[in-house]
Amino acid sequence: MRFLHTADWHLGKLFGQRYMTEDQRHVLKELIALSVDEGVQAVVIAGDIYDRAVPPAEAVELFSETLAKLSEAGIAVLYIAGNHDSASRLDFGRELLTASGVYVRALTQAEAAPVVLEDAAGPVAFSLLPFATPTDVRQAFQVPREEPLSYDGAMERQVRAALSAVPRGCRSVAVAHAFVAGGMASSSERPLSVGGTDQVRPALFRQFCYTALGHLHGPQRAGAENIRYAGSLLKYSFDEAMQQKGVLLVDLAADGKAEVRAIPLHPRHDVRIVRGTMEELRRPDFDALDHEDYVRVDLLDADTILNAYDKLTAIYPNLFALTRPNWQAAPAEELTVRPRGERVSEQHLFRDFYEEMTKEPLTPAQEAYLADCLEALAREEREAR
Ligand SMILES: [Mn+2]
Repeated sequence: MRFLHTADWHLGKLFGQRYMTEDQRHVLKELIALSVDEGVQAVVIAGDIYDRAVPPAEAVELFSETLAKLSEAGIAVLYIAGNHDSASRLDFGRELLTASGVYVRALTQAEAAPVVLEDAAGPVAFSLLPFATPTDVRQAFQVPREEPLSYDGAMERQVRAALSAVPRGCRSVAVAHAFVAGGMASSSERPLSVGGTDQVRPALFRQFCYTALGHLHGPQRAGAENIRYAGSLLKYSFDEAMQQKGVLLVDLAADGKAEVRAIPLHPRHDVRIVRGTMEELRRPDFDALDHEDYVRVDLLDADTILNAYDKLTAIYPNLFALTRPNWQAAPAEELTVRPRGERVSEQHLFRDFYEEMTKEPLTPAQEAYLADCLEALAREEREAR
């Protein structure tokens, strides 16, 4: 059986103050075409369909459209809730969708039968394990309150229940949203738990022919060749700039052996980091790549550059972030141009500071306003004593 493993779409994501919906639509179009061309039987989405519990309307519309297109092409879609999704909202239409070959599991249940798809070699059971906190699992599995339950212990219970529902000798695939120990995190993932460990052992998934994971945004193996993170649909932070995003094409042989091929997706705009001084960056031949990309500029100049952001936006219209790794505010003594011991009024100091920053002197009206402010402050200070 051939199926596509993808995860962490984060539809409706805001990145660099921008909604990524159009960028997501662009790669989803490619994902749909790829699924059709490669003749996949199913598309498996391992959680974080949306970026937040209440996604923007455009994001819901995009997901709805995507499901419809895959379903029209005769491709089954299987998805679970991730930690960013609202489980009860994602569960909407579950029974109705099943009739169209769309299978959703968002809420954790102690008894959840796998979704069984057939190919020429027989059935394949897909165990859908939506993201669940230990509290969710305690409730669903009625674990006594005095019994401690970690993320690992919670996952172990879900996996055990899932395996017991897989018919003997049937090929099996797990779909889960979790932090498998040993994985590499990125900064666009929201931690699953605050303090305490949220990690689970990769060995929990050993008995499945393949495990389709979501949560970590970098595509990676999780302790074994057949336990994988597909990674996010797009780069959602600058520490992901060097990652290759895409989907995994999985071929499950008759004996249950999984062969996995990573296929890149081609985003509308790349996310990348550009490093240079202002002088270098302004040279027309400095950066041959697309200037419309979503960039972070690491501006290497050591001295103050006025309006750096505006100057850089003229070069990179989609400037999402700016860092100044070599810049330090001038040490105090360099700013002290007056001989020691001379007492300078606050008004005088502020006037100099203003001129230094803006290259403009204060207007008489500003001078008067400043004097009023300083007088008011001085009065407050006197009265506080
Ligand atoms: Mn995610």
